[in-house]
Amino acid sequence: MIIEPGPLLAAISSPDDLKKLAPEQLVQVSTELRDFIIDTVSIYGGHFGASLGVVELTVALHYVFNTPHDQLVWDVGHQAYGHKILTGRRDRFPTNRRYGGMSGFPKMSESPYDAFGVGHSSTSIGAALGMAVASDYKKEFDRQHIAVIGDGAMTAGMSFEALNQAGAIRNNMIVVLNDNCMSIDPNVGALKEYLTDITTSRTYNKVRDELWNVLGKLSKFGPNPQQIARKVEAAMKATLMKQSNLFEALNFRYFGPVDGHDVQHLVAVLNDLKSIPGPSCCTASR
Ligand SMILES: Cc1ncc(C[n+]2csc(CCOP(=O)(O)OP(=O)(O)O)c2C)c(N)n1
Repeated sequence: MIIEPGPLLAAISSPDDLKKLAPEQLVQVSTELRDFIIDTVSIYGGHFGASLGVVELTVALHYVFNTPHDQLVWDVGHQAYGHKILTGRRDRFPTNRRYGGMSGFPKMSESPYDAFGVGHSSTSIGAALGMAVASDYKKEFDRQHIAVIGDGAMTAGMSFEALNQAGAIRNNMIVVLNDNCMSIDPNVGALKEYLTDITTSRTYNKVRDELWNVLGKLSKFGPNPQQIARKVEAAMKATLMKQSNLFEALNFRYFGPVDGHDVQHLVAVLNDLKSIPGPSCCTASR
């Protein structure tokens, strides 16, 4: 049975085609991508929820970043169906997880867009960090390295080892924490409680986003606005934030939480993150 994609999705054979769309069209293309996944997986089988949860994030990532030059690493990889469909594998999607067909997980031999082969959880930050170090050696300073990791996978020791190293050597990388409060089952533990706390500290996050927004506009006048903004931000943090931020404590610039289903806001935040040197982190919440 042939599943027909919507009109915008039908014209996308690579992220370059996606980039031709106007920002206002991203909502529609996200809807078409979600429908296409639902229609296909309903018939041919496969993982469902994880990919549906990151449809807007997937569209925003490929809209903003220059993949595959910018390296996008999906943790576990069961949420990468949208990524596969947007990167030239739409026609093969009905063969997903079948003998001789498309792999259900990112696979480096399958596509240059699959920067890392996955299946096991909690490897993405370390992998993206390794890629960032390699780019540095090769003096490829225009390259970004993005790890997309779920709140479940974030709880593993490997993730913390990688954060620990990334914050020390400060290479150019971005961690997108896909905080949908769901692992195989609802998440548990102290990290989950902490993430709920920072998600609810909306006042701090909103004021801070606005501050950096203004900074972006002023930066063309020289480095001073950055220094002023950092001072204002530090003062604001001390008064507004009840607890210190885990990611900031590890030397990551932290943004968010961002509504993980607001594709246009995601595009704006990812565009900001793209130009920040060193490690940064953003939470996309459900
Ligand atoms: C080392 C390891 N342990 C267990 C699993 C099984 N597993 C697959 S998906 C998943 C949950 C991932 O949850 P989360 O990181 O929150 O991502 P989401 O599904 O929400 O995108 C687990 C535990 C695995 N892939 N690797």
